[in-house]
Amino acid sequence: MSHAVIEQVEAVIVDLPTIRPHKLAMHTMQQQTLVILRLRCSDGIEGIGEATTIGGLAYGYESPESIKANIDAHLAPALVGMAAVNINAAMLKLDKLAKGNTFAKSGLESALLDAHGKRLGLPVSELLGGRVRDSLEVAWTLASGDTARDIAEAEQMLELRRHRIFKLKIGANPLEQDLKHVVAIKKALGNYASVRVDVNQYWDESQAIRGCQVLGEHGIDLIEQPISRANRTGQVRLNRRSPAPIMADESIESVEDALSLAADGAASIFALKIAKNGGPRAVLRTAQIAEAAGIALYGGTMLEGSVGTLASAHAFLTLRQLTWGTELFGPLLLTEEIVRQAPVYRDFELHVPNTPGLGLALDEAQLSRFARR
Ligand code: MUC
Ligand code: MG
Repeated sequence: MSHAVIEQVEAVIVDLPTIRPHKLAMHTMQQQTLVILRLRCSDGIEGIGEATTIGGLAYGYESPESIKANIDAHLAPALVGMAAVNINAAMLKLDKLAKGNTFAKSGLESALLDAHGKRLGLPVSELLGGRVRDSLEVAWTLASGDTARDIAEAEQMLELRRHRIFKLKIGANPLEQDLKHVVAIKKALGNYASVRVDVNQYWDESQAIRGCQVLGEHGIDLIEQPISRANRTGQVRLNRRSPAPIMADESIESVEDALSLAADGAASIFALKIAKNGGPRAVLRTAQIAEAAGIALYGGTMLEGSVGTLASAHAFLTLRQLTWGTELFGPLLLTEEIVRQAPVYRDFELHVPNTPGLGLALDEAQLSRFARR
């Protein structure tokens, strides 16, 4: 048995350019900021993890800067000296020490799993009980803000056989304008693609009643988080009357949120995000709640780079059924890589390495080039 202990945890903020501005209702991304975690152990093994959010503090309660500050001041010192092989004990200690902070915890849990997988010579998916698939279907988000440009982008993705599921970011514009935009894209793509929308909580219930009806009638396959997470009874009502299924995203900020959403009947699909649950193991607890409640699953993203994307992917490989596929396209939104071998996207799917740990090695030169000084 290994007696390795955790010796050091380093959190590095990395700013990377995006291929184009990415417009969400609450924020337009001009770049993406990753927090890369390096967990060094006494047996010489380094585990890597990622704790990434969207738009500073615009999306969630943690920002890249707060993630790093809380890890440096609180979470890392608590881990140093602990057994590197006991992920249960490490994560229980973090849960006792810190409320919330699921993004930071997710990065740390990913790094612990990566290190332990490298130690045992096993992929993270096998540490999580074993993969039942090797690849995952991946959606693409159309979020240029321009209908014609979005259609051209989707056609190019179909042509390249990279994506055939498209998620449209709406909610920031007047309702009728957004509906026109979505219907035009669905008409242009026809039956070659699945078209879905993400409102990121920007409608009120009165808008959502009409929005869901019109989109459902025009063949939109899924409506993600149409109204605020705070309006739980509204979500329950919409879930009953919308002709297109409703997916919960922002409504899930913890495994406990997943349980209460399932109990209330507030969504028929859950977006699984390691960052919002506290790691690849924590997200599987949410998946189990959904499965028990008959709620369908979708592999979500916080637009992480390659490290966070593969940490998510290893967890999603172990699920019995992923009815709605995934959106693990984060690395494709970036113009630069910080790992030596970029994740492989082919034939509409992400192909997940079967090598020890997450299956990634950092590119030190690129990491130091883009690390924030
Ligand atoms: C979200 O709200 O789902 C996921 C894909 C994307 O384009 O934005 C994210 C966040
Ligand atoms: Mg969403």
